[in-house]
Amino acid sequence: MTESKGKYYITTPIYYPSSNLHIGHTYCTVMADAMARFKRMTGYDVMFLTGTDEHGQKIQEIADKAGVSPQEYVDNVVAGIKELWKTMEISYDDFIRTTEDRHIRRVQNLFMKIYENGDIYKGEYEGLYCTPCESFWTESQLVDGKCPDCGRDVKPAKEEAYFFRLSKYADRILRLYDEHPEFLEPESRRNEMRGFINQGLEDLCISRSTFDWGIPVPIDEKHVMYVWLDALSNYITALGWSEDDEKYQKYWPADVHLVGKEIVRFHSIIWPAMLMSAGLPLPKQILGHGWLLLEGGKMSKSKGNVVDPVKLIDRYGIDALKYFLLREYTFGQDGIFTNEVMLKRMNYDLANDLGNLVSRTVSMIEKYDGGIVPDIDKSTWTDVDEELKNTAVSAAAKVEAQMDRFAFNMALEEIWIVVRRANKYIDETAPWILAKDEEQKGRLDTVMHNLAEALRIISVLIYPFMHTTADEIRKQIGLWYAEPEWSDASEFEMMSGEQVKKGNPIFPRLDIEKELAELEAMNGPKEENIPLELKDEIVYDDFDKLDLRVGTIIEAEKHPKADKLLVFQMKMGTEKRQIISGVANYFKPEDCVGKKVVVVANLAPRKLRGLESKGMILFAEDEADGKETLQFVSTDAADGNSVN
Ligand code: ME8
Repeated sequence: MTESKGKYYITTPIYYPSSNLHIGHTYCTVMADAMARFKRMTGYDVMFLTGTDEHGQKIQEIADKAGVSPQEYVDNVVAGIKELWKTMEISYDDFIRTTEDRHIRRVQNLFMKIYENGDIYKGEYEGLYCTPCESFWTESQLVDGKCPDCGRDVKPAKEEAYFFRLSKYADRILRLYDEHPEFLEPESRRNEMRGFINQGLEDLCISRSTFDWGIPVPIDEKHVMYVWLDALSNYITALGWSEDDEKYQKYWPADVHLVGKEIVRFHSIIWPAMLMSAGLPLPKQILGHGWLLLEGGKMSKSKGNVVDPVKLIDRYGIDALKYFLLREYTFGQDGIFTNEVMLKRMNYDLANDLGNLVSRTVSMIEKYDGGIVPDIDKSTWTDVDEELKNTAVSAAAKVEAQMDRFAFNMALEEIWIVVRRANKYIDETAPWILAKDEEQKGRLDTVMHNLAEALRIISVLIYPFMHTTADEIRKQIGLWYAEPEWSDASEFEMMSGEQVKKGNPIFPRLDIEKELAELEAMNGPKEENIPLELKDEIVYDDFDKLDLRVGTIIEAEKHPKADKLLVFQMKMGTEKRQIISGVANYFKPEDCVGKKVVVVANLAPRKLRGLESKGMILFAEDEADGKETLQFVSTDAADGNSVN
């Protein structure tokens, strides 16, 4: 039996149920699930929490557009999310929805606690607001004038709001990073956060009065809570904090909050500050993982370029997908998702390495030993046996060491060292030759026994990562009756007398070319019709105010006083004029001359670093080699003509 090692509390972010989840979200949950399963197997009392973050302006807007109430909207999406986790056999212990009464009451208690400690006050918020991210930004935080998180436009906004005295906690949080560097990993994220705090922490706006899809502020019915206070507190409200706190007492503080890199800031600055204010213990660790990117950039529902985990699971099964996600990517770094890399992993590691080992071993034991695993004949023991045994029994400790670092890919690599060693052992011992010689029966028995042992150990080691495959292997090697125990992975010689039985191949070989073509066809744009996320609708009169004209760029040069600007001399029919655009990072002046473009011709003139610009040239955003670029919106029509 594995000894009890105490409690382990792990969380995923609570996902926005704005639409179905994609493979990026799945990645985070698969990691948390593997860790939870691993910790359970190695003797911890695990609490694994996930859930959904259901309030906020964005959800309200999406529901409005869909013509349903926000509650109806989220109920529907959350049902799909739960279905996905069920299909993937995600072993969460609780699923918290921020619209549940238990959450609402407890968040209000947290608000009151912070308020009573003097850390909440009423003020007026003025800033630059990004609607999709529901974040206010200061001018200095913007990147190229756009939201630093999502790159979209921001607009000035002002409202009466409640504030949390975040600024008061800057020093304590910096000290926390110094005294407990393990609080926030990887180190690069810690340095990023230090830099962020050193720029000066502003108090945090924690309420809104411009929409009502949120938890009411207990002291002011005109306000609802701003999402981050609502969202972050899920980690304690799910445990019953402030009401029925048996689980809270048992599991808090969390051992790890697993989060994507763009929400590390909320978890490692705002969340500890709120807990400090409320006098509650801090989570032990925030781990920031990287993003799965597509070759063209980040997956985004609004771009419509998401990879749907359901389609991949339908085709390849949950374990193949989980294995790929955990094996391919390095924790903390971004990784590129491609179908080809995924299919190769499935074929080489799963169908070839593991699948072949299982089918060859089971077939040989059936053929040479009537399906019963023979005893080892000690007199035939050699160095290769010793090496296989040592590789196999020492793997569990290595896997544990890698899992302590959240290095899922390396943990799996340690297991595959055993898989590959066992395959090589078959080639080295050549049982089909031993079987031809009666005198070698003892040696053949040893070889068969050792292979069965290797498979048994592998079935234990892979259990946290691919439990259905582990169960299938255990069925084939006759261990269907026994729960895998982690400590068994360090034992040898347990297989004598077990009855093996060949089953279906655990991972069929894939025809990569054919699969690629079919996946491509499945994701083809023809089949998809995902509405774009657009700005507020306008009426025809709004559009009619624009005077769009064709113009020819006749001269182009860099602005003498601003690196990012190009100064264009335009010919627009009878008129010549100067237009300045912020595109110097994208075009060389000489490449612009002669281009015919579309111009917003009646835009009020303005001065840019001393030079007048009259009108605006339209460009289309594009991407090349994963970088944002621009394209001319060109036309062959004669300059001066209207565009409408
Ligand atoms: O941020 N690759 O919710 P969310 C890897 N509700 N991870 C990705 C990803 C990708 N391509 N796309 C998204 C929220 N994620 C808040 C959290 S927690 C108190 C509140 C990850 O649904 C992302 O990094 O937008 C984040 O950690 C998680 O999915 C949830 O994103």
